[in-house]
Amino acid sequence: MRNVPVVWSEASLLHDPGAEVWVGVPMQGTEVAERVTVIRDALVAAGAELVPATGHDETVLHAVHDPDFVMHMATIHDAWMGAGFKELVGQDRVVPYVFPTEALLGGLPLRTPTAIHGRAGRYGYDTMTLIGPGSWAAMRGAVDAALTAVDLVRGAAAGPAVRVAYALCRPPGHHATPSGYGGSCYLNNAAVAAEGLRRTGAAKVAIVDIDAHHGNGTQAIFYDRSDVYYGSLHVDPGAGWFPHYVGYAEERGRGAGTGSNRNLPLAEGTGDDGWLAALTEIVTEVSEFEPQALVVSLGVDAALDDPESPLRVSRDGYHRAGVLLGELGIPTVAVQEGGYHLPTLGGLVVATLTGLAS
Ligand code: SP5
Ligand code: ZN
Repeated sequence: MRNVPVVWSEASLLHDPGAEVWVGVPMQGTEVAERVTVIRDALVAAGAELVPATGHDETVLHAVHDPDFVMHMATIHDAWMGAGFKELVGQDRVVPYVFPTEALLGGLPLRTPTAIHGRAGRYGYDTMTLIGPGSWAAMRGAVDAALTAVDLVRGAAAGPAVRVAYALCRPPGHHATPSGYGGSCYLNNAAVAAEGLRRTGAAKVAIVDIDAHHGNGTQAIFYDRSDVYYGSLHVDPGAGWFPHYVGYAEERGRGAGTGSNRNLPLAEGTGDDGWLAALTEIVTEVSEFEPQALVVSLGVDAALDDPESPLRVSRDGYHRAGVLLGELGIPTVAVQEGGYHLPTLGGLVVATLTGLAS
């Protein structure tokens, strides 16, 4: 692990969604700050060097997200507090209740309501992804971590370029779309890394998403583009899993992007053999795409014990996934996505990164 720098943002600890509202019920969420402290501690114990995330401007962030959406994320919690919801209803987290879906608008223009409780749903697409006082600092720190990892593989940080760098991002990002947040994700760290790699010399970049869930946000950001490939293996959304509406095999990209998007939905209960066979298919397609750089959306929630998915991948399976991706032999930024089983989280990330950098 000595050869994989771990980019760390102290601000990642400031995000506390407080709860997830799931099917109408506020529940203790699983996307907690302890996730990143256990991963960090396991990596340090395995000999990894921690590199603090450095500040980066909005250029790349605004290339993957609508700047108005980014501004909303930066300001909506202050607006919520200013409107008095903490005192009025006892809720100091931003929780939308009306969503301007096509079913509501019916083709009418999307407006930005002045009432904060109306505006809260303008860019959100679920009720599970609450915004608290430290959320903006954490999400912006996660973007900085992803861009710092790009600097490390480019030799643009202190020291010589490394082949593999890892950004320990929290909150995760792959469900964040060009102008939408949900699924415990706010800003799309992996998409930022891919765009950062594009702008620093890679004509083509591949993103491989091994989180248990489909990265609908990353897919949406690059769906029309031929320069960024997105491949994902994930539990079949049609079998009842988030994000439900997106992540199907027939989604292959659009326009210039046709053919550079690949989804392999997997049956509930899929273990190492099926999961690694799917990954091998994606890695083969990545080789044919001939990218100059790779982003790995490293979710470890496909693991056997994880409470958020029914996939059954072992620690050895994650290690072998790392090896398969590492064999591509190109500059690689790994970005933390999901993974919620605190006792095994650290070992899973160590196993994957060890394989990736071997
Ligand atoms: C980044 C990532 O892994 N996002 C996962 C989003 C899916 N979360 C769905 C949670 C739905 C139900 N959670 C409550 C489980 C009650 N036992
Ligand atoms: Zn996930």
